[in-house]
Amino acid sequence: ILMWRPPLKQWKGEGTTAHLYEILLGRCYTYTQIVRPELGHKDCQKIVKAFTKAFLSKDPCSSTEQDYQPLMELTDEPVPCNKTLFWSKSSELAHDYTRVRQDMFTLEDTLLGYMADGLKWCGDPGSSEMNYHSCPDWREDCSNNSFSVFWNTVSKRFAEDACGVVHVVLNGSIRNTFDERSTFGRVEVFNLHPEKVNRLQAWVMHDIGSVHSDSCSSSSINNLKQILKRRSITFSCQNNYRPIRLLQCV
Ligand code: 2NF
Repeated sequence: ILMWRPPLKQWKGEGTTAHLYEILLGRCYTYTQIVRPELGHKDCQKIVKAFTKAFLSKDPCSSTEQDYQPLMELTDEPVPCNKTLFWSKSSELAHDYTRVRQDMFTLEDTLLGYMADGLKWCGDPGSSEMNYHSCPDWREDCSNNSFSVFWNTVSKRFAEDACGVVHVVLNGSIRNTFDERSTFGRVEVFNLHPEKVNRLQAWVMHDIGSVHSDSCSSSSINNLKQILKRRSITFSCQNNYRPIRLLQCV
């Protein structure tokens, strides 16, 4: 009897970044040896093995925080109080700012964020290889995919570790300046610890020449303010914070 076989699983998202393993390893050495040598020794071979072990040979749609726990334990790197910078829909500007303000840290200025930024990855339950052809798209295939779960997990820890005055760069040139479905709105805001976070300082930035769409007085920012109030965290907001504004001109 001829049996029908389902075709190989084809996801809607792009596949694993070519040479992922080597890129992760290279970035780990670059970060620990050149970017922040003061952190001391980190075993990059072990870190990258733990990274790939978290998702290889597994269903890329049933990834869990636990899968990434061994990796998290190898890469503990708390940021000093008052130096955490979150961002949402403002990746470039936030990173331009921490390039100038070397004492401030976005997630991508810490080891794991630095290693993974801009890359894609997933495995397959029937193989020990990475899937270079396609990976689940978080909107169209599944939200618990290995890639999204990684970012949720590291973003959660980044927020849990934050203390003092914490900062966020928000994009005032879009309608949902504060987006409750973003990682910042879903994960980071809810994992700040009120007993050690004194205040969240938001900087709402407008693209030069754009029609202002949202500012500190908009309803989406007010929503953020209310959420923080319920969590007993003080909120302050400033439109077009000057030091960041100047970076938009270069
Ligand atoms: O790629 C990163 N470096 C990254 C990804 C996700 C989250 C960084 N983060 C951390 C950073 F530390 C920021 O503080 O969360 C904050 C930014 O995330 P956001 O979701 O608030 O900001 P967006 O500009 O909306 O998204 C950033 C990138 O992540 C993707 C999105 O398409 C964009 O490329 N993204 C957002 N949510 C998901 C998700 N659930 C997602 N990709 C997959 N699954």
